[in-house]
Amino acid sequence: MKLYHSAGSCGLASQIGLWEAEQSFNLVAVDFKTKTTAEGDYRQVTPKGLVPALKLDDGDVITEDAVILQWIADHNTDHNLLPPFGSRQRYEALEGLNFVATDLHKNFAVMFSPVVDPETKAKFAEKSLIGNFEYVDRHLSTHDYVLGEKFSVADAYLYNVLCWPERVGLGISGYASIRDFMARMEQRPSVRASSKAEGLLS
Ligand SMILES: N[C@@H](CCC(=O)N[C@@H](CS)C(=O)NCC(=O)O)C(=O)O
Repeated sequence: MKLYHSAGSCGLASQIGLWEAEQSFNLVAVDFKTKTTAEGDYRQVTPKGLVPALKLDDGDVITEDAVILQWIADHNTDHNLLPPFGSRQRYEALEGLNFVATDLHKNFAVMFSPVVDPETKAKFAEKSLIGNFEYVDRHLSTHDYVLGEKFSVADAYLYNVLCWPERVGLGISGYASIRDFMARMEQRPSVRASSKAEGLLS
């Protein structure tokens, strides 16, 4: 199995998921500018040209962070990375994954964009991301993880995007529950191993 990624990007969540599932995999780095890897043209792996992509041993390729995480959880059910199909908690986890994908992740994309000017980014952050952080901080003040007491792959994705605020000039150290969540996650061997592999931790 191969995980196509780029250090510090949204592939970190999938990598954490693979470590949590104790799956063996190889990391393949993608150059965003040239859309190439050491293997060649990345668009041959996924025409979208975006990371992450998970290539299975049979050559099938799965894309979209929130979907890769569900695939990992559903193919490693002994690791309890998502609640069972059809349970109310399953939909809470899917709400969490979807919220991170469509509200947090894509709002950050605006902040990273080279075509948006700094003033617009500041206004956008105020109107969108700050409210997202407040909501997440409030949720985490009564929940250790997205689902409450138990880790799920939604936490891997949430952790991944909450590594980004400082990179776009937003301080989140004032959000005590987010801070505690990040510290809690950084105790997990999966997060430590993934961050180390991406050069984010020594
Ligand atoms: N909808 C995709 C979005 C993936 C995405 O935006 N990936 C970014 C990195 S976080 C990327 O590959 N950017 C490279 C580029 O824009 O050239 C997902 O959720 O996985």
